[in-house]
Amino acid sequence: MQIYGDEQSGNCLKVQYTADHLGLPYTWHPVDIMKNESRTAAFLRVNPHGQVPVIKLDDGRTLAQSNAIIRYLARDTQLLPTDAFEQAKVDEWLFWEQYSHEPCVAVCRFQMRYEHKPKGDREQWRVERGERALDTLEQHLNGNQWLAADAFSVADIALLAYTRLAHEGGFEMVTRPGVQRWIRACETELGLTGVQEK
Ligand SMILES: N[C@@H](CCC(=O)N[C@@H](CS)C(=O)NCC(=O)O)C(=O)O
Repeated sequence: MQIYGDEQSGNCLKVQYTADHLGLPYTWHPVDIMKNESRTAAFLRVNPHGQVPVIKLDDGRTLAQSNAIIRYLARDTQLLPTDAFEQAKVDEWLFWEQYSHEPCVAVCRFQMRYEHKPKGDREQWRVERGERALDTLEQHLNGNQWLAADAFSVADIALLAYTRLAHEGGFEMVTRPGVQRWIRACETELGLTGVQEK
């Protein structure tokens, strides 16, 4: 399998985390989105949408959208429950991540880290929705070890990617002990070293 990704992007890291955790062999093709490498003619032949991550299977088929990719990689493994309802609970988090978490937490991080905006110049509606998303996670993780199905799953990997980096987007994590415990637990599962706010 070929993985096209930018290691600065949480969406791409989800794919790297999942493939590494499952021990899947792959070749990583770095695509620097800040240098517009996702918009070259060669890359657009792999993903006409001009975005990473995207994977190319050995038979030449391609798959984009981080959560579609990790869900596909996780099929028939412990990262995706087999029970239909529990699988749907994983999907509930994956869809929520893309609509309520990623557009706010990840974009605030992008604005601060890559556009060098001061914290106060983040878009207010994204800040408010990002805070709410992190509060939702905190509420759930106060009473639950993992996000879905009482087990570490692709739901945790999908939410970990940008939550782990939320402090780079100006979000306070010290007030969210449940999320911090869960981040550490996910990092242990994935063999990652901590980068979260101390
Ligand atoms: N919903 C998509 C979002 C993909 C996306 O926005 N990728 C960004 C990096 S995080 C990208 O490729 N940006 C470059 C561009 O749009 O030119 C996913 O989850 O994979």
